[in-house]
Amino acid sequence: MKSYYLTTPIYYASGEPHIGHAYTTILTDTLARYRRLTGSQVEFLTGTDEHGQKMKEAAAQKNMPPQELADAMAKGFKGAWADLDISFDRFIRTTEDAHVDLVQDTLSQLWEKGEIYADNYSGWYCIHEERYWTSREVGEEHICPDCRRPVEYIEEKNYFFRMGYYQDKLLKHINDNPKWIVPETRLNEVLGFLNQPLGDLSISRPKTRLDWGITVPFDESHVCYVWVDALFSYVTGANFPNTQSNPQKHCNWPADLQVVGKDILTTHAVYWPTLLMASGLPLPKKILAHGWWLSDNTKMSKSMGNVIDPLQLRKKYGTDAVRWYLLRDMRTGSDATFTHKRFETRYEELANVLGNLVSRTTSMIAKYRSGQLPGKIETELGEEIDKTLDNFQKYMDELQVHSALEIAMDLARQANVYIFKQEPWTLAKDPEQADYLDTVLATLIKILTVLTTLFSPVMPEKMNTLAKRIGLSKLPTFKDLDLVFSTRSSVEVGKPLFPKDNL
Ligand code: ME8
Repeated sequence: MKSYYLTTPIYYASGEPHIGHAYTTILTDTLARYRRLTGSQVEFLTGTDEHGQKMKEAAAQKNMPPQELADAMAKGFKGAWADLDISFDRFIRTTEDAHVDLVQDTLSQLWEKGEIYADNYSGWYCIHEERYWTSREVGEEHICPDCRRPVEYIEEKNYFFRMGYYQDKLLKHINDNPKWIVPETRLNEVLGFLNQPLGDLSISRPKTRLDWGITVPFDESHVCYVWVDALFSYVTGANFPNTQSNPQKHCNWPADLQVVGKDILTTHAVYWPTLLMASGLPLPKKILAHGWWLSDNTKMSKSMGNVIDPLQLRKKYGTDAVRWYLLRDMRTGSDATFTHKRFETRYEELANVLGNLVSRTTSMIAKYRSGQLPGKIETELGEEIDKTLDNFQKYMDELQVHSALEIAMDLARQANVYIFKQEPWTLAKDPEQADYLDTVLATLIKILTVLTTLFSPVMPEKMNTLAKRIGLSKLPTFKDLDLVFSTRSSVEVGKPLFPKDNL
């Protein structure tokens, strides 16, 4: 059976991972963990993009061969993802043999089918971004619109992919599948782009200019354009049955979900699907293009020098608090501004709402029932719990993660209000209210059980701790929820889940 296959971008191995990379990867991880909770078999791919000019320049600056830098950076990314509790199944590196074989096979097939042709190119080129620009785009100053470096006028032989030929087919696909790209604003951006005639795509670079890449199989003097190389790593990572290195593995392509930042939407929603169409492969089922983390209203990026290191934040507040802040404070799809103040506000929400509910519930059960509830008890708030479970899944399925987290936190708020209204401390004083006190405490435990499930995709470590404290042997899946509640054992009061002394 094919797994639910989801991917992050394959990050450039030329710079350290920063909060932007961490956001995309945590978002994808949360969606992967959610899918596993619904009972799906999941394959989650991330990795590093190791060829091209940026890599070559970064290695030259460090005075090392590009492969050595790629090895070190791939290790660095894997380490960062381990620290941030990323549950990827496969980490692809574009310098892997299996991938090089797949790219070369694909290029050969496209060449034989006449999808690729040779031509002379003359025009503006940004060496750093490795891309061509029109005269209009570089303006009179001849500056790269992306990195603001000067561009060069070049004339050279190049190989082109007949991308323009697929324009109508792509437009039809988008019109027939209005939820193919989410959110809708991004879909409209792509439609706007496709309003203009779509040109062909240069897919090679002469080795005289750049030799760090995959050799074009039908012309040894060229390497494959880094974007074409990197996009196909999604197919390599799906265990595509490539005749040379990977003969009979089980294949997960097409991806069910590809998560990217809005900066790389055109490459994913235009270059990629047209390349797949030409290769006779199915298109990914969905693309989620999220917004940017900004700092002082500009995109956080290495070249702007305004990046936040997620690993430093993690040292102070813990991994789950970083994961929570990033997903809770950004509407999935829109931009958001990173501030330490917002971070602390979201941390306080964890401590004051969820943390407080946990400590009050567990201490009351310890105090009034010696840490144990009788087996089967009536519970209340059933409607609220069911509504939260339904809406949570609806929002997660629609990829509105921020809304899913918000309603889960609302359930914790309702439980705190319930404590306030029922006053278990008053019920505890009246022996005639003993059964009702059981009901109130059981209701709270039931809500905590549901919350461990709902919050576990975003805060796996803390929810594992909570599950143990309320006597669960493992994190319940959605299907397990009713079952584990009735077979629960004793409850333990521990230290605060979200201590406030580090604020
Ligand atoms: O583009 N806010 O790699 P890359 C949110 N190798 N997300 C951000 C961000 C920010 N400020 N900055 C970066 C590449 N990101 C190519 C991809 S895929 C076949 C090849 C995230 O290292 C976001 O997901 O520049 C963005 O799309 C990605 O990092 C770019 O990573």
